[in-house]
Amino acid sequence: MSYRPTPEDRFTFGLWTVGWQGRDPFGDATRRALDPAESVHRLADLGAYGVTFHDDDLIPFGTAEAERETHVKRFRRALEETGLVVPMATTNLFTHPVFKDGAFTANDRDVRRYALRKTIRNIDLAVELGARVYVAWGGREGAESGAAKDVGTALDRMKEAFDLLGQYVTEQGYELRFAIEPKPNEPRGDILLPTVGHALAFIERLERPELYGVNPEVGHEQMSGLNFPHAIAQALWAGKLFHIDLNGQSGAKYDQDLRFGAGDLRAAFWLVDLLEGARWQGPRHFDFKPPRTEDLDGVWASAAGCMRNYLILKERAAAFRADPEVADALRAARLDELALPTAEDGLAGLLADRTAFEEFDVPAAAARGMAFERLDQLAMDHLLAARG
Ligand code: XLS
Ligand code: MN
Ligand code: MN
Repeated sequence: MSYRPTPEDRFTFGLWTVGWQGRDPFGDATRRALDPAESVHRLADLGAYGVTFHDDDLIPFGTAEAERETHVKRFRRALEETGLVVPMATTNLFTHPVFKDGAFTANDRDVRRYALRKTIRNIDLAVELGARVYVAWGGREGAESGAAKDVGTALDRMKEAFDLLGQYVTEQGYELRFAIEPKPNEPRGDILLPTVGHALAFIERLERPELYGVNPEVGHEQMSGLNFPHAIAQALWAGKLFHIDLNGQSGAKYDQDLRFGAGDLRAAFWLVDLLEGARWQGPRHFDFKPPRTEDLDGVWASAAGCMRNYLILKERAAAFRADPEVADALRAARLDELALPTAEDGLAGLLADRTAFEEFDVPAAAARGMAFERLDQLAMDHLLAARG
């Protein structure tokens, strides 16, 4: 197999990913700025399907109204020339100092109102460019100290903001849904809605819950030591996986944003197995940062690596699922039994069934091996290409 990506693979990239200049808390930029149109062309050459953007990636913060259209036109021309699409867009509510204490949950009311207007302005542009999903990452919604943020009240303000945005898209007749992106910390000491689970619970409190889902990012769950494929499985189970940010992370540390496949390779394998098994229809969106050691050649090698690793893992996962010995091992591990309802005879049947309790052979059940190690080694063999 060539592992050569094509638009049918639906790989998308944020403009801010390849466009990251390598500025970090300890060092200056190591690369020049990229023109969004240049990124569109380079990504198209690599076989991508689309690009995504923050308002400020496309139209630098503070650009005069009259100049906005020039930036949009350039970008739109690049899209037309390459055939790339824009399935998602988002708002930058974290870079400018005005958002230092948050946007939708800033203690300052005027900042909250400004954040909503900035978001609404970019929603109009997102829809104009064909986006169907609007991501909301609240990077500055949080605190470094206890009394500085009344969390319950801040969540009231967060709900108010999302309800207003939902009202806006409904009244405009936009076919746009929101994907909330959780992250536990960085840049704030602690961020509100830190995990997929928190975000899912929050969504159910909104006025139009059907408009909101999640945009989980590999590294963000792993920063908390959580199992990313499990988070995705629950989001899918809830019908709430609206978008996904693929990248790599090595354990619980700062947000590494490595290229997809780097970091926890086994989690990446199970993630691809899950997404492909569920026939995930959305884009495979990469939100990574080519390390600041790289020049622009390294940036494009890193972007190509994200797609190549996805395709390799897709092939490896398919081989795992097609292997008759795996089918046998799955049966031995009783996955088919997990799929059976526990009490299809109902509560009355369960209570009347003496074999379920009074006559249940507890020591025999406790002694049964689960045969998971053989199954996992087969997965390892496939992942490492030691089997067909
Ligand atoms: C940062 C986030 C950010 C969002 C979009 O950690 O991943 O890039 O995906 O604002
Ligand atoms: Mn990240
Ligand atoms: Mn992200």
